[in-house]
Parts: sequence; structure tokens; C-alpha cells
Amino acid sequence: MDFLVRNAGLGDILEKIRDGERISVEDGIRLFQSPDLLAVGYLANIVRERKNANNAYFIYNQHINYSNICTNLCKFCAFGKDKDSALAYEMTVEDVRQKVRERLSEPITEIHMVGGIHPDLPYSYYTDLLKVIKEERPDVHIQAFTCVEIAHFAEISGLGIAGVLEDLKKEGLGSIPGGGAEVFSPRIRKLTCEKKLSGSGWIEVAKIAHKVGLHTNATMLYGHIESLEERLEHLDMLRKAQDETKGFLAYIPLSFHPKNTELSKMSQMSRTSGVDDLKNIAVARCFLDNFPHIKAYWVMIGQKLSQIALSYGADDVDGTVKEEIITHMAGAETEQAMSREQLLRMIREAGRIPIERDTLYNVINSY
Ligand code: V47
Repeated sequence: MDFLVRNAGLGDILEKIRDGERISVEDGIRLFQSPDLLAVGYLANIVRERKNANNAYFIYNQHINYSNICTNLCKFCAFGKDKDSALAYEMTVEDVRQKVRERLSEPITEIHMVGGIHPDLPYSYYTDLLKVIKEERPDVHIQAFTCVEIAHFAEISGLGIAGVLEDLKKEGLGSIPGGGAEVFSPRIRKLTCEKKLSGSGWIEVAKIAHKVGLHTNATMLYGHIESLEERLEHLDMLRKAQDETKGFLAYIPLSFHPKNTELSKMSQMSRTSGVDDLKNIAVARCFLDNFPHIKAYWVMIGQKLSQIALSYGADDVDGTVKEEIITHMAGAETEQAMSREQLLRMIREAGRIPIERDTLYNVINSY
């Protein structure tokens, strides 16, 4: 395999990775540009193995999207709707209680909850959501509210970012998911999500969260109009932030789904290719040397490719999920849920040891 990597002109990057030396932004761009997928995957696999041995993680989780009403109306998003849209919805706090109750018989350890930037729900609505979830399922870990939602809560509550995070933590927030990062580049934000919290604003919220003791995840929404340089700029901002705080748990590349989005109305857009999906996993694994985990999110790239991604740098496949709405509104054809048995089979067949984890990567069961 070393010969294959050198033949692909990536010998110098192999040396760096072998020596545990950091690769540069230019190296990252070269990996994306390389036509030799196997060589790039081989490099990522070295890092994955060093960090996570033969383990592949999954979680028994539930997704709840409390409302799709959103003032940002990003051009890549099919989920967010104007308040007056016929497709807009908003769950009451009691609706969310009901959602949790419906699945109390299942061994769910994490509730992943996000929503749009709502124009008029009061701050107390969000703290009440945490309260009812904890009332129904006291032991569950609530991973909720993206950095974009947190910045919005800081504004409507007047508590400031750190104040809101401390307050939500007190009410039961366990950690913060990685959504809303999109592509940090100001050019991409201007063209696709002008009203959204800026890239540097997103990083700032994540760093404050880490300082108040909350772990967070990070994502990048790739495969629309961003350049390779902009992908690497995004990864570089994450790597620098992680050097400072060490609070990120996992990085999840999110493949763009064009259906029903403004971007696809403006110009013909197609789904990302399998090669680009695997490269996004592999390059991230090579570049983000300070991130413990790289997730292949099966909802977005499919169960089959997620299984292959376990040989291209990923060590986590997310979890059971159920009722995923954000990607399915944008045309995802994957299932909305996977059972524990399906996840175990997928991981075992990939030659890995399935580890059921909690949100913070504590081992619940090793199979
Ligand atoms: O924030 C929006 C993205 C995110 C589209 O932290 C789209 O462990 C693809 O962040 N095509 C939500 N993506 C999903 C997310 C996530 C999922 C699983 C695990 C974790 C984690 C985080 O999806 C949004 C946005 O960035 N998104 N529209 C679209 N058309």
C-alpha cells in the first residue's frame, strides 16, 4: 500500500502521518484533488486505527425537531419554513413530552433536538423543553440546540452566550450538536445563508460552550457551491479552535441534498458522489488530528457507504435516529431509523468491533 500512496504522489503526506506530524491546508487540498481514492483512504485509515483501534461506535438515540419555523431561510435548507407557510409546524412543550413518552419502552440514551430560528417563541419555551424531557426520561442525555440557536437564545433572553449556556446546562442540557456550521467562508454564507450567525460567530459560541464545560460536535455541509479551498479553510478553523479548547467530540461531514431547496431552484444541482462523500470523511480524518471521532452519518450518505466509510477514516455511524426530518425534506431516500441489530451487522461486516456508546463516548456495551 505504501507503494500505491507514493505512486499517487502522496509519499510526503504518508511520512507526515506516519510521524504523527500535522498536515497542512495545502496537503488537505492535494488529498481532495487526488484521483486515487484508495491512497487517500489508506492514509485516513492509519489515523483512524491509531485513534480508535478497531472500534466503531453507535448510539441508541431519538431525534426531535420541535419546529421548522425559521427566520434564516437558508438556500440549502428544505426544512426551514416561513411562519406563514402551509408547511410550517411548531410543537408545544406538551407535544414534545408526548414524543418522548411514545418511546419510553426503548433503551434510548440520547435525545438530539434542534429546530429553526423562530421569530417569536420566548426563551422560557426552550428551557421548558429541557424540563419536560428530563421529567419523562431523567437519565437521558440531551444533545440539543446548535450554536446558531444558542446565539439566538442569548439575544432573546439578554443573558449573553455564557449566561444562556450555564442556564441551559442547569436545566438539563448535556451537550451541543454540530449543526448550523454549514461552510464558514463569508463568501458562501453571503450566497447561501446571509442572515445566519457568521462562521466566526459559530466558532465563538462553540468555544464558550467548551469553556463552560459542554462538549460540542462540528459539521460541514459540503457538495454545493463551496470550493476545495473553502472546505479546508473550514477544517482549519475547527482544528485551531480545538487546539484552544479540546471540547469537540466528533466531526460530521454532511452531504448536500438539493431537493426542495432554493439553491436547486437557482441552478441544476445534483447529489454528492460516493467518491466525494468518502473523501470528505478521509480528508477530515487526516486533517483534524485533534478530533477524537469522525462520524459517517448514514442518514445522509446511506447505510452502504457508511459501512465502507469505516475503512476510510470514520469510527462512528451515529445511531438509531428515527423520524429524521431535515434531510428527508431535502430528498433523502434512506430509511428514517435503523435498529440496533442493523447497526451491529453493518459494523461487524466492515470488520470492526461494534461499541454502543453514550453521547460522551462512554462505553455502554461492547459486542
Ligand atoms: O444544521 C440543512 C444541515 C444540519 C441540508 O452533531 C442539510 O452529531 C444536507 O447537524 N442537505 C442538521 N444537510 C443535521 C446535523 C447533525 C446530524 C447528525 C448528527 C449531528 C451531530 C448533527 O443539516 C443542519 C444543516 O447544517 N442541512 N439542509 C440539506 N439540504
